[in-house]
Amino acid sequence: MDIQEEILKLKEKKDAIILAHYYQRPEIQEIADAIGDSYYLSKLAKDCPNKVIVFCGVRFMAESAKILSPEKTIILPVQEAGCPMADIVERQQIINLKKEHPNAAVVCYINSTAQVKAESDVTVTSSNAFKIIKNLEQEEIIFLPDQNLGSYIAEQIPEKRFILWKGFCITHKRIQKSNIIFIKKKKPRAKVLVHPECEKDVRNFADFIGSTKEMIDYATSSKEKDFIIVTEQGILHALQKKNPDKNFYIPDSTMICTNMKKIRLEDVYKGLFNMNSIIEVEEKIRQKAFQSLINMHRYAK
Ligand code: CIZ
Ligand code: SF4
Repeated sequence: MDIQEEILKLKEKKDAIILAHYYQRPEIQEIADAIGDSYYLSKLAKDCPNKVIVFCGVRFMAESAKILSPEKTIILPVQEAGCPMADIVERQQIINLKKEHPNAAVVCYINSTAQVKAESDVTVTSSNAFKIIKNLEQEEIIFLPDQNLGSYIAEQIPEKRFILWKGFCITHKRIQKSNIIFIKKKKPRAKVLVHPECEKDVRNFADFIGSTKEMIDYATSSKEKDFIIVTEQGILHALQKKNPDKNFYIPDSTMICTNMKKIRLEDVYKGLFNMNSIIEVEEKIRQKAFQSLINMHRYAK
């Protein structure tokens, strides 16, 4: 039996579901029951009936699943798969900011730790941040940790005042305006699809800005044939599978998140076989973070 079959057998036996983010290795996406952006995966993690979730992504995603479904066993097959942007904010720093801006709503991007979610009023992802923040009653918004997503949303909601944390994604920051100009010269008719974690001078080239899932939906429903894809390369697997007759170009070969590539099939197998590499969240923190995440699911509807 090959490793894929072994995993499928174990999955049945343990009543597990495998969820994978679009940035995961192709072989992981192939074995997954569902692939998605962080909002979609978080919804599935909350609603699925399975006892066990194997989360192939990074820690904040698996942690969010645990926060929403404490009764489920959540396996993150490689414990070191983290998100440097999520780890940048410390709880005490938010407490200080809240003191400085007592009337502000604290909005955190889902790419954040459980402790940060616990100090936030609502969590958002790139696919629902605009809708949720637009409808908040507070005029002042503390947004963290991603200043690029924050400034992108702030541009669209000029009536609110944003206090932006200065975090960023190291993978999306690598992409420069010059890379886009270069590839645009080679493919002048291609549509440019950009993730909002990119910097403003890169976003300025976009025909469409959205989360990984939104980019895939856009390309799939478009009549165009050529697309420049400005996000982590792992997304190409799903894009090409869904659109075998279309062409996708990544502007720079360094658009790889090393953390998203840490999980391999062997790790999924070992995690399920040994039922280890389990994610736990301290109950006091979990309850507070739950409110922030459940608010996202409520407000995003
Ligand atoms: O970690 C990222 O960069 C995420 C969550 C991307 C996405 O759009 O799902
Ligand atoms: Fe974090 Fe960026 Fe990797 Fe997403 S792509 S997990 S934001 S480092």
